[in-house]
Amino acid sequence: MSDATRISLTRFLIEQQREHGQINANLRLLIEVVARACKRISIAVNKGALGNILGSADTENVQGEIQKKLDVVSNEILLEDNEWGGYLASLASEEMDDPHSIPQHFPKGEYLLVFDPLDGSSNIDVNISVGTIFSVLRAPEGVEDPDESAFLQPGVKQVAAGYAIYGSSTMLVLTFGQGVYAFTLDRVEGSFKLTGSNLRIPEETSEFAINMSNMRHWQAPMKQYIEELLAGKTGPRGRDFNMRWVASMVADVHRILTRGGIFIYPRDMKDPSKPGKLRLMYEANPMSFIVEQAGGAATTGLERILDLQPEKLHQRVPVFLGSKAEVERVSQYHRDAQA
Ligand code: P6P
Repeated sequence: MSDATRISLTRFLIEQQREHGQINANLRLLIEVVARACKRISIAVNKGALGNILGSADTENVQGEIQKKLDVVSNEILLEDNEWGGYLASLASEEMDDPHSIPQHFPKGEYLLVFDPLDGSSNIDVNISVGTIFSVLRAPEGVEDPDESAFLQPGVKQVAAGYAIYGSSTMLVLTFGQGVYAFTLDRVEGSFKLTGSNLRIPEETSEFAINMSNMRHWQAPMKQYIEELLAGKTGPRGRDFNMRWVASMVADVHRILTRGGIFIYPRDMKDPSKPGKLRLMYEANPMSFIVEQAGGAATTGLERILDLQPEKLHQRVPVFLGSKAEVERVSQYHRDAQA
């Protein structure tokens, strides 16, 4: 198919609205604006050292992490582009302690947007792919200025989720609950073009993604599962496995969406107070929605991520997601250890 005949994100969204009744005008506008913000972030990221925005911002976020300049810039782009549109009641971000209220002089709408503006930002200075992850929820009715509690909805309540990956090409991956769609940024036209429909994750895989340096801190079922993969043909799995770890969730998940695999960031005893590293509301939930819509699975090792009732906006959660057969196997090991 030639680039000229590929349909744009705008046409895709209009057809989803008109023909499938899947999304309304406000949700369509929300996604269009988020996509436009991701284009702006892509331009900033792709400038690299020429943009004079690499390196640390010398500030700390709510996670206690040193913010990169691009973390702050990306967050500001998403706030600035989304607060005027009249479709949001509030926004929340990994980079902000509390939700961002819509300024009084702008209309409010029916949705909540929660995002990680630049995931994997530790990779920026070494030119490895990073991304933006976002999740859309319905705002509670009759609440003038939603606070943190309005966001604390289980992942099954998401009306849309997506990510942008700023890699060798800039792509936008979306779901509204009826399959997963991928768009590639046409930099000449400046528009996202549909390049993947109904993406599917193979049920079986021989590729796993985990940060092996944490192995000594893992719980027993985690160690058992990985040791079996490392044993390869000579072990109980009877075949060799390959490993990848980009340390950028968006890049690892995108690879899994493209060719299968299992992504794991388990609970570890390095910091027993933390149930994992990744955040539920703006990393695990949106990625789990996408992965399940592509035929994969996503658990905490014990339960389905999308069923979790959030207690805090920035809470962390163990994450096992990707090819269903592997997620189910490693989750069974964890459930057996609990029995
Ligand atoms: P580690 C990036 O900081 C991130 O939140 C995810 O994108 C990534 O999967 C993970 O942390 C990497 O963590 O401990 O391997 O650096």
